[in-house]
Amino acid sequence: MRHVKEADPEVHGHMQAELERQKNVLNMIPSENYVSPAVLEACGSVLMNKYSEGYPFKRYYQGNRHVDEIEKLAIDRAKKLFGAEHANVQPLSGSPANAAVFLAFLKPGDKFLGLDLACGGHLTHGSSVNFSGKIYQQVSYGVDKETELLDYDKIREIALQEKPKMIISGLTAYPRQIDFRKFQDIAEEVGAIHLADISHIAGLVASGVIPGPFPFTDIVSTTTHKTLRGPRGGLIMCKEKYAKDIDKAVFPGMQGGPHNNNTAGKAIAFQEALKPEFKEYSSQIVRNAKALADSLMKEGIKLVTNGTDNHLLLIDLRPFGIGLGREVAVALEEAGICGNANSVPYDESTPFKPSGLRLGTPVLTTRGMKEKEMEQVGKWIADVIKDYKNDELKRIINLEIGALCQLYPFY
Ligand code: DSN
Repeated sequence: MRHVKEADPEVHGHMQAELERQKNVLNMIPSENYVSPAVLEACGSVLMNKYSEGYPFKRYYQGNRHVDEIEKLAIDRAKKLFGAEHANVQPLSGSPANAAVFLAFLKPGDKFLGLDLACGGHLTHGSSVNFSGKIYQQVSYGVDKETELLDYDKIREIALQEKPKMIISGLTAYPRQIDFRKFQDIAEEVGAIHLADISHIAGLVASGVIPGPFPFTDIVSTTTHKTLRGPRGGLIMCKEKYAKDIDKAVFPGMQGGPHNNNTAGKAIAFQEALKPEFKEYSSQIVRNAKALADSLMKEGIKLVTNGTDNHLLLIDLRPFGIGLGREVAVALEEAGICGNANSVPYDESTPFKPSGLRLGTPVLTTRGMKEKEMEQVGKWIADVIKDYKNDELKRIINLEIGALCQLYPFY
């Protein structure tokens, strides 16, 4: 960062401090990851200087012959990685990708079915404060109150009754596998489009570690920066018969020029994910999440659904008090662990003061940690939860975490 340092020491200082923070904390936010140096270089490259409205070899600007080749590579690799018929690599992130899907298939006021935010959905699945809930009419489905699992009979019942134009499957805080085939069947039965949002689990799906929505699902959206370990960005894949609708909705419907630097980052990340070692990495993410879940439950911590099948787990803090999520998240950060407060199903508190804590294992796995480390991390987390106001405890754990981070350097 030599040039940044010379040109703007103030920004450089903050960037340097952020690098140190990323190295010295146990980053357990399940939607984050640390990209490879190759992806990092591509995203900070001259490709960001170019405007490329349109699609490869059909642009509205001259000078795109190299960008065309890069976007073509990204498209071909995405299709190969997921076994998709069509891929659009231009969405700037996950929310714009979902917005483009709404634009392609729904008119303002149309009805759709989405997972309730507190039960593990996403803002763009119909939250009242998001475009999806403001412009369109959301009917929500949740998880079963007892098992905290998706109840497909109930979802089918709601779909038959409500006749939505679109059904969204997908998660941001649901720690179990999703039966995408069942969602597609329900959508076909009621004549709806099925959008599977695999933003969180894309890397696990690409490597076949958990079941995904291919090849049968109408539309699949994802971010590229979570378990997939690529740059910040979005991606939409679909059956060939929807390709034109999706492409038109992304550009000119939703966006202008794509961010070509990130497109190159996506192409590189997809290539990395096509390598055999990515499968082992993805398996380790899930093994680590299960080991962490076991360690926490051994310490008497309650997990939503009593475990996990994917990269994340959701701690239910209600046995310690309602609405404690944020306080515990802050205490954990003081101890050197970064997670995020999150609602739990049927939370008695508000999204601003939720009763849960969401944690994930992608970054720790990227750093090379395995089950043994997860057992220790689980103990630290449990100790902080049980005594979150104890500054001396947090100070000691912070020192121990600092030593662990030294053993797993990154960047
Ligand atoms: N912010 C992402 C997450 O943390 O799950 C979703 O947009």
